[in-house]
Amino acid sequence: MRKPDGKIVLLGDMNVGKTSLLQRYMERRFADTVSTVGGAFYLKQWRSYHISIWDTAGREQFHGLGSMYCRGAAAVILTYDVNHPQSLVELEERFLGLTETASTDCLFAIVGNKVDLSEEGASEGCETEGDSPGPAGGSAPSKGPKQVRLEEAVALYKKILKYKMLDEKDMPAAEQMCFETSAKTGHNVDLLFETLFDMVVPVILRQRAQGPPQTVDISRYKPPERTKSGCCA
Ligand SMILES: Nc1nc2c(ncn2[C@@H]2O[C@H](COP(=O)(O)OP(=O)(O)O)[C@@H](O)[C@H]2O)c(=O)[nH]1
Ligand SMILES: [Mg+2]
Repeated sequence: MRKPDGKIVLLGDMNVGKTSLLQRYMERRFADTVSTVGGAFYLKQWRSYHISIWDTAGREQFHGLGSMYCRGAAAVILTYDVNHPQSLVELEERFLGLTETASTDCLFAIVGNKVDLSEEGASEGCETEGDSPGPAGGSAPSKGPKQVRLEEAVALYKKILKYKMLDEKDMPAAEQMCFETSAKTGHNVDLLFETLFDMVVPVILRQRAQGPPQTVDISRYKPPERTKSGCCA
């Protein structure tokens, strides 16, 4: 087998839908019960490049492997569940540290999955959610207001750039790298992966050439049409 040209790694808490997102994209299907085998990877040909996409298990016992999976990664997809705020917190507290072994110009995407389970679902205007009197005690897990706003993911993205000492103007904009998806309906799933593939190609080329610049050339990159209104500054 030819050695992959670049590597993308999915990280995030257990059950946020990492495996499901990959399955949706690669196999065009969704299953309500997903086998919990960790560490599987897919190989995707994108243009003339072969990109490996690694699914990691979020369980504690596999946790230490995360940094191994991330070694040399050209992009990391940090995944949370929009209905579970703690899963976003975990990204910062438990998973970001695992990305130390990634490529120095590694790209970060932050993905809020399972939007189909919240009221706004796929059709949202993200300025509409004020202080709606949600179920304070946490009652029905059925459709309720989204628990994590896109702005919170955007804030985390900006924090990551600071933490990694990356200049915001050298990196793709937060709005371009924060996605809300549903592996179940397929909402934004192709957009997520294909945006990343396009962005990862320059990283791959630079990794190959061992070129000096640490910046990402996104000047020639045109994002595919978003299926949602890309608001939120
Ligand atoms: N409703 C809904 N369920 C999802 C979605 N993505 C994953 N799931 C379900 O959430 C559970 C955990 O998904 P899985 O992909 O195994 O999560 P992982 O542990 O992050 O790999 C499974 O029962 C999936 O069917 C989604 O977008 N919407
Ligand atoms: Mg999984």
